Amino acid sequence: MTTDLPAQVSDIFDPVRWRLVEGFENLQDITYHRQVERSQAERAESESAKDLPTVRIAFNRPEVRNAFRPGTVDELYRAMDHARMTPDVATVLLTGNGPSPKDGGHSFCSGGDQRIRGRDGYRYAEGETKETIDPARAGRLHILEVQRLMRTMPKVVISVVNGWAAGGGHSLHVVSDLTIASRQHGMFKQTDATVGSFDAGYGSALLARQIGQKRAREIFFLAREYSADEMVAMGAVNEAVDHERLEEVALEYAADIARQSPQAIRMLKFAFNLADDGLAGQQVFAGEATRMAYMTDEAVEGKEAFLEKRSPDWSSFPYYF
Ligand code: S0N
Repeated sequence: MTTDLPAQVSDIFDPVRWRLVEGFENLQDITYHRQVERSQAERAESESAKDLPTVRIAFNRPEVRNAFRPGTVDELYRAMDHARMTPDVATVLLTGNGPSPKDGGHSFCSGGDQRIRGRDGYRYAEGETKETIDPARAGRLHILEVQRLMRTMPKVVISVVNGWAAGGGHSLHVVSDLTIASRQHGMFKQTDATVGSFDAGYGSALLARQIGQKRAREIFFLAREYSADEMVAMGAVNEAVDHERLEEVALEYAADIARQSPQAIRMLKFAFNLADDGLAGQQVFAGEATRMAYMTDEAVEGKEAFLEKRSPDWSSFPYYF
């Protein structure tokens, strides 16, 4: 592991607390860091740093308020999935780098990049045309795949809203397990309908479950701007904190989560999702239940009986608790 501090990617990013995740050093549109336990002094003296169970994934296109294009979503999915599969990661912080070098504007994410939305429903990367684009990938609204991954991954995802959460960026905060927002710069606006777009899945329906039908319809139909404090009052955001303390408070949340049982956290997350996610939610919850059942003597007896070509002996396993 290198002792070099990572680059300063945002005004409230503390490089001493983070290292770049191996294999993700050269991302274009996002950054992906792992929390490390070290003070600046220790870091200078030692070659090894203890990893802590939190990762930070951040949009890194502040000049367009962290709008996402197809490549951004590809990178985001890869990083999220890596976090999902890293056994000692408990919490993912999703945030935005910045502020914008152009005008100092702060942003979490402003949703789909409107400059590359084609009339044909395709999303064009820079330089791509109808003739060169791969039609198998072009029409994918794959931010929805990221939403599903955030929803089903057995880790807590916290949106750390450091600036504008608009359009598809607003929906990402809705899908997150928790949201903390900057009191000074965290702003929320659901602009989907303004640009002829609509997140008719989690972005709207889950929001209505969270804060009620009237408020959710107001947010989508009127496309007004809301402060972090207003969102806390509505129950859409857990806490509004002073901007300079935002990432510190997010890490305090993550530290509290890391003190809980990993199994209990994932069963609770899947239980919270279950009713709203229908059979897909039941499948995720049931998958974990099956995995736990495999660890019992009873399930082992079933497997061993099959392999030994005999009838299972259930006599020592009661039908009651
Ligand atoms: C965020 C807003 C409110 C910030 O306003 P502010 O601070 O006044 O900044 P601006 O001057 O407006 O912006 C600064 C520069 O950034 C560019 N920019 C901002 N947002 C975008 C964007 N989304 N796409 C491209 N460029 C963006 C500005 O143009 C400006 O550039 P310059 O300096 O060159 O002029 C404000 O910026 C705002 O309202 N932004 C647009 C928000 C928006 O409408 N987003 C899209 C909403 N729709 C989606 O996100 C679709 C989501 C999605 O992907 C999806 C979901 C479900 C199903 C399908 C899909 C799908 O793929 O479509």
